[in-house]
Amino acid sequence: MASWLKRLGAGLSRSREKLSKLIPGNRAGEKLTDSEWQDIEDALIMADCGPELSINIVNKCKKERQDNLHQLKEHMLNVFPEVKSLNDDKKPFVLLVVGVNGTGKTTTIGKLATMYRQQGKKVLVGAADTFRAAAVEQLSVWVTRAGADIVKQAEGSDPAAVSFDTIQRGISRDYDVVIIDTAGRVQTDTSLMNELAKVHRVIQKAMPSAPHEVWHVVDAGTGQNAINQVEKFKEIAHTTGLIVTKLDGTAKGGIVLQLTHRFAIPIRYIGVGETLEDLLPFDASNFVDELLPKE
Ligand SMILES: Nc1nc2c(ncn2[C@@H]2O[C@H](COP(=O)(O)OP(=O)(O)O)[C@@H](O)[C@H]2O)c(=O)[nH]1
Ligand SMILES: [Mg+2]
Repeated sequence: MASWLKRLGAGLSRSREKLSKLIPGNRAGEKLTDSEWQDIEDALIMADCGPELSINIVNKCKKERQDNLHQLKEHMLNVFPEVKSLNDDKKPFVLLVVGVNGTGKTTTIGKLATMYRQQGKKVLVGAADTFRAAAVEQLSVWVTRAGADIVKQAEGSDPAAVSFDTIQRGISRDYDVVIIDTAGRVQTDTSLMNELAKVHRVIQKAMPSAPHEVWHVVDAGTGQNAINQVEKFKEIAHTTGLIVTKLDGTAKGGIVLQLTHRFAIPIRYIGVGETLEDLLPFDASNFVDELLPKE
């Protein structure tokens, strides 16, 4: 088995174990009873697929002539739309990373920088979370480890100015990828939202086609609040992709389906641990396979 698939399987083990308790095992091809379907619906809701989507999926399965577990996988997969390829052929490719504090933005940027470096790309990271000196330090460590470069200014300096400098340097020094890390206290903080809007505007000023992607990092264990966060950031930061982190630490892996169902925003990567290798490109089929109990 490929090592990334093993990581995915291990990362989703908590969610899968929880679902295994309610989804009948070894009966994949058999017709299920109403009470078994009720248990499956409950299991999906508990895994954070959301009541509406869970009921929807189970109802679709029950309508089929052979209402068995194979249908479940199929209808779960149907939640995921065909994903457009990435808008990453610009030079530099400018990626803005947003999200609430503690969701894993800085860690994910470290993982992404490492991945792009391994592809032989020249990577520059902008430390636009200037709110705490420790945040810049933490980012520096990741970026250095990745073999990428960083643009930073003093604590408390203007995040938009840091972003502008980073893009300018990215252009003048011929970087392939520019990633901007941002601060993320609670989303109800109006000043944070104004700050993000300004960062977005200034990035566009520095390079009119940028940012080419805006990835919102969501902690899988956040529960329903994740929905509010995505809604809010979408308006201000014009989110183009989601990264769902900490899937290894929760039994609520169904949030990935719920987010996809609610928003027309593709999931680009998922985080399944704290090491550099624990960022995986999102693949719906593998995800659903690893989420559901093994036949
Ligand atoms: N278990 C696990 N922990 C993660 C993952 N991604 C990030 N973390 C941890 O989450 C915490 C907050 O991460 P950080 O990158 O500082 O979040 P930020 O505030 O959004 O920049 C750190 O302790 C990370 O090690 C993940 O996929 N799995
Ligand atoms: Mg951070």
